[in-house]
Amino acid sequence: MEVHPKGKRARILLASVFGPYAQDDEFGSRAINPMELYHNQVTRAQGTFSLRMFHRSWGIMMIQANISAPCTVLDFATREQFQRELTDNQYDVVGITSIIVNVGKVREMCRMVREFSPGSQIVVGGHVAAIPGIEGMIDADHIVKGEGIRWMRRYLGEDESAPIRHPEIVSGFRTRMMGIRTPERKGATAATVIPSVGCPMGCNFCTTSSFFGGKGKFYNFYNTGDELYEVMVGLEKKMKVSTFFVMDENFLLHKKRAMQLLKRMREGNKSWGLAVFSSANALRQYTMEELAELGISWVWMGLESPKSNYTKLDGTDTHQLTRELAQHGIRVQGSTIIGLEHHTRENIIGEIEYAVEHNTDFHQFMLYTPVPGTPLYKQIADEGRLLDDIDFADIHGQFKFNFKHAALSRDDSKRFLDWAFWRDFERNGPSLFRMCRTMLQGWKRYKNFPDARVRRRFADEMTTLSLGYNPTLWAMEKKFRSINPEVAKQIHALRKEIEKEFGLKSRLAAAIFGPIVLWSAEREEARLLAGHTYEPPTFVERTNWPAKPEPEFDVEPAGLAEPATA
Ligand code: B12
Ligand code: SF4
Repeated sequence: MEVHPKGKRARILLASVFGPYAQDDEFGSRAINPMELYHNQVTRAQGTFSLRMFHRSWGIMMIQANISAPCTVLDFATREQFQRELTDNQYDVVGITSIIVNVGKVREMCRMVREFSPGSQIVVGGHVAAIPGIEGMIDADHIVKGEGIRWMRRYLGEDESAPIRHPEIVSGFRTRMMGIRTPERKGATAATVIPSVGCPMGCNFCTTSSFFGGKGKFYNFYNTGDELYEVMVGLEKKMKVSTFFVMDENFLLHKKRAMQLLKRMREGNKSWGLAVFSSANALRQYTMEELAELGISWVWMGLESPKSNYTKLDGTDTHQLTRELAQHGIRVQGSTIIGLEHHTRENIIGEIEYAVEHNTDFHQFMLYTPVPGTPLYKQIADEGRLLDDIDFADIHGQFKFNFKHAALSRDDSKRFLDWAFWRDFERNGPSLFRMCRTMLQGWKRYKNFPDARVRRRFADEMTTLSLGYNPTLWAMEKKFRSINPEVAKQIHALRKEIEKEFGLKSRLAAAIFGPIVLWSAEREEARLLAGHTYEPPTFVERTNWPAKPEPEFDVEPAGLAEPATA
């Protein structure tokens, strides 16, 4: 591969695709596809109780932290801000990160670079690179498939095998629920840590697995538990955190690394909490106590139908497993696919009910979707079942099928998907309530556990539960009395249990702050009904930047101003 003539002196811009996102537009933004994890695909039917939160573009943050060239990360800009950044600076290289749905924005951004910064080389990376024939759709000089840090280091003539430096990443920001913004003081939100990319399980529909090599392949940034421990200690110190969002598609699968991390956590007396992604078969390699000692507090797990035959489930009774995890205080975010090949109009309601019965804390539903680059895409294309008139902007699993299903129509797919979200909410209530229930179960089981590290973690969670969440439970209960008395009864019972366990303080917190939360929830409800949406703020971050000092944030620091709305 050619090295850029300026090598590590080249000035680099790394940008995510432009916003606004939560509205329909000609470049591929869709109201149904906001830049929010939970509200996009998990709690979207939960109205004012939906968890609202944004996440930065971690791929380009990782690249920036690992090159020594002067570099700007421009995250969540508008088109105008992107244009201004191009004209105000002379960039030698403009890197654009994107996923497939946003290919229309990448096309426009490449066009803009040619117009406003004609001397720049354009490098496009991220999942968008998996589209077959992408070279003909956008005007870029390099299209990078797979891991990007090594690629960028090589391109700039840097040492590509140098150790990976981990940037400080606050996992989420502008968190909001029932109309209340959570405070954003240092250390209050988990740090994201990224040990690997890819997953060796190679499920046929999985884009992250196929993008980094597919079955049997993955790419480790940190091979050992020791390395990972050192990274986490560094983040703990700099960011004042004790909780981590571990961004690794199947963290627990790498047992040797996880157990080595546990050993170091014990030696270092660390009471860390870890939110992880894991397949059911990977989870089953550990005892529940090992998971608790490792600080696993939240697991994102696939709960595909038992008839789907995915190896990752491997005969696991997922109902039993999720119940057991809850008893150990581990919140589960289930993920279920709607529209699998065996689904029909006759059996799909039963399959959704089966998923909903897991009563997980959070539940994502996603359409079975052949995404370019995956084995499933190739198979469906070979069978002539791909619908070729679907805009890439609509292939995100939250709208309608992009292929011909044997038994379900495109409209069916949307109807059943929407019903699944609705049914989960109707039957199990707001996710925040379910999460509180699991936290309390964990506390009850572990409050007298021999390992003080583990006790400490649960005790910390209880401060949030008894003083922070109890008022929200009070407000929820009031709201649900008229909407769904059965769920209101369950919330009431949980609140009484919390108040029995934590006494006067938690009762007072509910009595004083509950009515304020209720008022806020109702105000938020009215806002949402009026069509209010949320957008992330813009970030501009410069490293190795020679010239005058620049402000960290171009628009406004996260947490200081009211959210931008559309
Ligand atoms: C965080 C996240 C988000 C955040 C967005 C963050 C953001 N600022 O864009 C939120 C929660 C908002 C989100 C939303 C959505 N997401 Co999302 N998301 C993720 C997640 C969980 C982590 C991404 C990440 O940081 N990974 C770790 C980093 C290190 O890896 P990376 O981003 O791939 O970057 C590496 C390489 O790709 C490459 N690279 C990346 N960019 C660049 C740029 C250059 C110049 C170069 C050289 C290289 C390069 O180098 C990096 C280091 O190796 C991934 C799953 C995953 N495990 O990756 C899904 C994922 C990216 N999301 C996906 C999807 C589909 C969506 C949604 C459509 C929701 C949905 N229905 O599923 C929406 C779209 C919202 C929108 N309007 O754009 C898919 C993408 C599929 C595809 N093939 O395009 C993924 C892969 C999940 C999945 N398995 O389906 N998402
Ligand atoms: S186990 Fe999960 S992350 Fe791994 S390939 Fe299957 S779906 Fe993807």
